[in-house]
Amino acid sequence: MSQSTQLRRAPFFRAFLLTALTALALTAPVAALANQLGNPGFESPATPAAPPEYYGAGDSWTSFGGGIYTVNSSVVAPHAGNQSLKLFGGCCSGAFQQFPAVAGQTWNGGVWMLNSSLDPMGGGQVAAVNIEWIKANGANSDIIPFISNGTFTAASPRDTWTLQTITGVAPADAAFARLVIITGDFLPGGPGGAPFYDDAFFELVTPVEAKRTTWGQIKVRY
Ligand SMILES: [Ca+2]
Repeated sequence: MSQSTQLRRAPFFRAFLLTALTALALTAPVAALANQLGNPGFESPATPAAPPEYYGAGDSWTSFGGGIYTVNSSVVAPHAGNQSLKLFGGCCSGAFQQFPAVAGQTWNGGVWMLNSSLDPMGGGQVAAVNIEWIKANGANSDIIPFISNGTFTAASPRDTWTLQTITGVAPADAAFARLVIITGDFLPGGPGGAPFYDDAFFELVTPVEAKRTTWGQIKVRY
């Protein structure tokens, strides 16, 4: 490339850098995002002494399917607190919470998962965390019904609490964002074992405007 070509290209390149860096600054999340979930650690209500479990995910959650029990630390050591959520069986069992959303918003969620050697996952059992985009009429979005992180399987390491996350942008027809924690035999091989879940979170990632000082720093650099 000749020197004259480089000189002609330089303004375009600088503009590209400015645009890219500004985009990064504009989409940077605020320092502390608020967890929207109630009862994120499955601590409420407390389990009875015996049996040390009850059906469902407890307060704030809408539970579905037959294989969903809140259990206490006498069953399995939770990620935190004294209780966690046990899911099992073929498609599907799980729980969800949902919140008003606006098209274009970025939502970030996740939950800690455990493949316990007490009841190890087998066959095609998958533990997933999903975001469902819900329309104003309660039906799933026609554009993006849901997104899923279903990478926690029978092959996942045992006895290690692992954080699984999911992030997405609300489509044009979304009125609600719904965080779903779920299990089922989503892979070939049938159901087997029971994944455990604890300390879920779901947060609205709010874009923040670039500060004037950021522009100053960019100008100094380029
Ligand atoms: Ca807990």
